[in-house]
Amino acid sequence: MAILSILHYPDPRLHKIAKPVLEVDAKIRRLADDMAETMYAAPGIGLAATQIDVHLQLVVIDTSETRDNLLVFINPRIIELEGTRDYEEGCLSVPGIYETVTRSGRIKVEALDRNGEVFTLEAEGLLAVCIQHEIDHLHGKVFVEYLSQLKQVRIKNKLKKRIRETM
Ligand code: K1U
Ligand code: ZN
Repeated sequence: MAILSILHYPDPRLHKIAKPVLEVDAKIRRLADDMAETMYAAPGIGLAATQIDVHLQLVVIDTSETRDNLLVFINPRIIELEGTRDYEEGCLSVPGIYETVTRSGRIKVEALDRNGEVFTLEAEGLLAVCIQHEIDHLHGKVFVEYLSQLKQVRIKNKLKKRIRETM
């Protein structure tokens, strides 16, 4: 397995639209394994392929306390949404920034698993938030885009300054 490098906002590659996976083969399973290793090492509770500059519809998530409940979503699609919920989100592509976003409180998602089998999952709480956040990545959307223009400019400037200071 391998730890992959994660793109940082405002990298324009984070806005690419991911394509559906046409065949769930050994290459896709290997990519899912590498993404899981990258997510656990970061550490994070989710990772979308977009964040590692692979523009395929593939997401890994583990919101368990014990970090032993890996979920792999291939070609995920939200098929039901209910209610709203505010949650303070973070993102491995926007390090050190935490902001509250309003999303659906309960969702039902349909996807393929790592064997290419269709499954559905009903989620609420942090898992529902994380699934929506990761599917947004596949659509080229970063969570800061839910914030005001002023906040987005401040975040961009802060991250650009941080990059300059580490050069
Ligand atoms: O998409 C990502 O960049 C991963 C992101 C997922 C996420 C977090 C919070 C709300 C919505 C989506 C993260 O994992 S940020 C890091 C984080 O939240 C965390 C890290 C270690 C332990 C617990 C949480
Ligand atoms: Zn993210």
